[in-house]
Amino acid sequence: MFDRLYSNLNIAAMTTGGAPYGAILDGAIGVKDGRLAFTGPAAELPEGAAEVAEDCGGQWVFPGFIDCHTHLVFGGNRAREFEMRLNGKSYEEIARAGGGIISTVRATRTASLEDLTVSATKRLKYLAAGGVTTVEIKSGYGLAIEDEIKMLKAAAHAAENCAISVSLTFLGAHALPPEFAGDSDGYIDHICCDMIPAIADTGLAHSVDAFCEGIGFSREQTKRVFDAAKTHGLKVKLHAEQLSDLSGAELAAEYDALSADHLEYVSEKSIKAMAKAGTVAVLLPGAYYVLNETKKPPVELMRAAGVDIALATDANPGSSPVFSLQLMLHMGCTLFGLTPEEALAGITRNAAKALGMPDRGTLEVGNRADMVFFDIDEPAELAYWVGGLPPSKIIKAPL
Ligand code: DI6
Ligand code: FE
Repeated sequence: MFDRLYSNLNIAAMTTGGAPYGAILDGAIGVKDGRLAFTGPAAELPEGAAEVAEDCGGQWVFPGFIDCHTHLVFGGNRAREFEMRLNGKSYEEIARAGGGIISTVRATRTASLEDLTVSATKRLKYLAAGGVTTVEIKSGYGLAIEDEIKMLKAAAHAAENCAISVSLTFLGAHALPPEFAGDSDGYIDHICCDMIPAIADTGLAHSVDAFCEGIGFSREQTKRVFDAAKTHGLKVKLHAEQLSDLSGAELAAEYDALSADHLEYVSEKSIKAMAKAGTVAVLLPGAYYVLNETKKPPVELMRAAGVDIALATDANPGSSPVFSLQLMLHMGCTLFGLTPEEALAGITRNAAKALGMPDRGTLEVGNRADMVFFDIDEPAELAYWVGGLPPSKIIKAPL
């Protein structure tokens, strides 16, 4: 009847409407063909099933964690800029002086597909060890067609190496490449007319993202990128309101974006537009923390508007050198004021929504059997222990 059956489990199903965390105490989970075929109280198992179940000793099980915003593929690292910031330079000053994202672009262009695959695989293993079973990975350090495709291929290979599900995002509009210095509109033309069609042809990317910011691209330019993405059948999402308010999140909502991410400076008007469109707010406490930001995303307003909130690592060599999604649970709570339950929904149910992947993120019958087990007494412990805990078991349904 089941391929695998687990009992003596406490299930944090992360469904809504029932107990906190969608909790089912003394539960059982049955798996058939990589999908959940039973989740509920062990007492409701079909006759005779319980005898063959694997006894999990009262552990807690969660949906496999989903990191819905990363830049895991890159060449080099930026430890030196970390030192510069500690010596008083700001992230924006470093970026304007040719460091920042552009320095990673240089290192990424020099790296081979093989180099990028090896280093991304290593980073992905760190994330996976913490219970991540699905990850989003962006391009955006190539900024030329071949280099962007090289990044997306490296991401796909790394995910395959780690048996992790991946959602790939084209982030050509991340920074202005040196060849287009002084001509950001020209680069946007190139993105819309050449890069997006070429990327769409590869079938690698699911979505298109942009960095809508003073040191990135304007609202108008973002709009053009979104139009081109839509024309090619790609979903959109946006880095919005990280360092200032350009109403990027409102624009994202107008385009039915899956998510708007960062949002420290987002306005109430944009939040309302996001709620209406069902655009997920992806909060990135790693970048806030590393850049020593003081302006917090307005979580109260998001709650009041009913916007779904997700949490992600933003793993990247500049603003968020972070490979622990569980650490983001803790930071989401201590820095942004989320409850542990909201934080956990942010790396499960709401992260799945932010990626447009309705077959995961909750432990419900029919969903993928991606699960992570912990030897803990209560779910809030995952946000409470700083830096997270090692899972006792991770189950990943076949890709
Ligand atoms: N915002 C971020 O936090 C990352 N990209 C972006 O648009 C930073 C990327 C980097 O500094 O390399
Ligand atoms: Fe980012």
